[in-house]
Amino acid sequence: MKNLLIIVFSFCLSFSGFAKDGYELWLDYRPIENASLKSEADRLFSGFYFFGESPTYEAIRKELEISGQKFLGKDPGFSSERLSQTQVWMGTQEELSQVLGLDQQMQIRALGEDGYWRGPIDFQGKTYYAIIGNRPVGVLYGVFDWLKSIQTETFDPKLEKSDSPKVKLRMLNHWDNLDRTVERGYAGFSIWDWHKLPGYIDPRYIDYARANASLGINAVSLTNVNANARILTTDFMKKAKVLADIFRPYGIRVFLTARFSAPIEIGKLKTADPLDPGVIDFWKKKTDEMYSFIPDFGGFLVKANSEGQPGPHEYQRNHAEGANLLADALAPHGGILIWRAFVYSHELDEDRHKHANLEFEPLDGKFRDNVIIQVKNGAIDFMPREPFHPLFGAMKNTNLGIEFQITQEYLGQATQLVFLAPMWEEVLRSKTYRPNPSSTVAGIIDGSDSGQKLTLMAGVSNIGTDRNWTGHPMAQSNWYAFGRQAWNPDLTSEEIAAEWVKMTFGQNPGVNSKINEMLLSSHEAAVNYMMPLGLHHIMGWDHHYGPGPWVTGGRPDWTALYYHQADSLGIGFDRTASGSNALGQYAPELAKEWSDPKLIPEQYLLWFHHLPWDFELKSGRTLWDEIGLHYDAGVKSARKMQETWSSLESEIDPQRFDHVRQLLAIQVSEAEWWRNSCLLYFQTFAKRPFPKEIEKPEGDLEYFKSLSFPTAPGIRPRW
Ligand code: BDP
Repeated sequence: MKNLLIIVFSFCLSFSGFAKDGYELWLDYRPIENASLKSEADRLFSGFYFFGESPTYEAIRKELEISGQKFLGKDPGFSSERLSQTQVWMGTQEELSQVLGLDQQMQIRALGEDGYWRGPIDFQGKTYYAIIGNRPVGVLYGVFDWLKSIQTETFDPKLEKSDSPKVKLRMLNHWDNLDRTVERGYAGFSIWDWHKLPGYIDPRYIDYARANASLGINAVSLTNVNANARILTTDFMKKAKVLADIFRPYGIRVFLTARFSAPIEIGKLKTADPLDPGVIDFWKKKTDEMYSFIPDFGGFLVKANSEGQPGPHEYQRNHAEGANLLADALAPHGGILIWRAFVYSHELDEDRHKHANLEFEPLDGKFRDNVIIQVKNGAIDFMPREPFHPLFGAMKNTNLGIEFQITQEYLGQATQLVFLAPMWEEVLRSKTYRPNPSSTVAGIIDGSDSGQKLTLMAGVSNIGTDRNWTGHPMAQSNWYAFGRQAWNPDLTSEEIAAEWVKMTFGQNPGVNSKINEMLLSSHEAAVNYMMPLGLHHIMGWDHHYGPGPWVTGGRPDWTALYYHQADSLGIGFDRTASGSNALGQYAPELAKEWSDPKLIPEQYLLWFHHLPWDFELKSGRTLWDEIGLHYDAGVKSARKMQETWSSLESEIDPQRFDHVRQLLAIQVSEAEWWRNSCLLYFQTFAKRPFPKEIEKPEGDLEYFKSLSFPTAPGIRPRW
């Protein structure tokens, strides 16, 4: 018995440094095992020195206390007097030059507001390690990067490193409602406890800020784009102020969503017409009041004239007139107005794909300088795979930001492991051919091709009250990947996966290569078993959970039939010149190539073409056979992920192992459900046998159609 207890105890201990429930995210700072790194860290952690004072330095101090305890089991040493006895110096370039006259040694001014330099500095015969920024927040980013290098065992005290973000606003968009429900949220409720604010500060707010700062995320919009005007009342401003105060030392600015009809709802006006003097005055006063509570308030994010949300069109005004109204109210305070391009109106009888370009292109150059148009990565709606949005490259005199969806509304929600970095990377690398022949989406949104100064990458948050923050433990990787890609859109998915896995699961290369492989194959797997070869929008009605290629009724562009257009002759949406000609909205080079079903990358084939079931693909097989093979390959990849994970049982802490194991079993059954129901459904049109190589889809189509999910999470509230 005694022996057994010892075994159990040492088993627990061996995992004790692991984040068993995932709360610590990638910041769990496991005890350092490598002996030489440990002694080096031990030395450095004994003497930290700040060259100045700032609330951000207090945040750094706190992070060093947390990490010191976890890495080394002891409190770090801080010195404020005897410089010669210190080891690690932290401060801004300016502070350092004031104290030491070290100006010429640092070349960091070029690194901008948020950049940092870290490395050894020789001073009066001794070598110190220094982490320096142009502002305290740069130091914070440098410290997080340094801690990461210790965590991933890549720290070399002799090496210099400098880095700075390529995108100015790296932003999370929460779709959180004031009653704490989260639209398209799959990780519990909203972490913003509006009811208890401003009195009660949930410690989570600080851990949330730490996690974001560790990635360089510097802006958050707290509320749903389907906005509630109440957030702009004085009571709620006081609540938002508390969050802004908590986030400020971590370099994070708060934004709020503004409901366009707020002048009517909370301002007692009869109109929200953007040219009405009373309305102009309302927004000016509201904005001034906001800045009286939050002096560094980021600005407003607006969804207008989209999916029933109010907007300027009610008053025969256009998006520029609407956006400029709020931009003018924000401008004196240095605020930014983010206006979404996700619009499709009831009145316009056009392919939904074309709406944003039709509405926004004519307004190019008409938006104020402090406006950013936030464009979803694709023209339909966060589908498992979308060609890039044709607005990128089409507006040369307007600031364009990109919006990705981190929450997995259309990618398996909370039950599926789908690592999204490869999908975002694919979009960012896409060639737009405009404004220059070599332009890419990344080059447009980071300003290198577009020349815009105000740059933005936004991600719809996947965070909620679940203990592990993101519902699926592996979905933390998507929060992480978003932050890293927003910092540097040129990073590869492989680099990001490798970092996250090391920080989350430790340093065992055998284990890590398997988890990396799971992550990196997961997006293609999901595309295959959900919507391969350019199929899109064939998920379940409203909750968007599971397959629904049969969904019909109501607004046509909310149905699946509108998008797949399957009939006895073939399948796919003709968006070439013979169809809706959405392709005409892309650069001519691209439109030409993609208009040819033999030249377009097959992953977008049915997005742009309606083709006969017997159309021959590059493999020499028919379209019908390839559809079947893709669905089947998706299921097989999901099973492979499950097997890979099972093989790691002895290597991963039991709690996380079991959590992921159970979810992978659900994922496999959901993949089979997608494949079986979609193939059985499409077969009713194709009337052809399934290819021999695939597992024959099982089940009863009528049964699949009858499934309903009244408690599916994340549905849009109906008040
Ligand atoms: C759709 C979501 C809906 C959002 C909308 C948006 O289903 O809940 O309100 O996007 O981005 O994909 O505004």
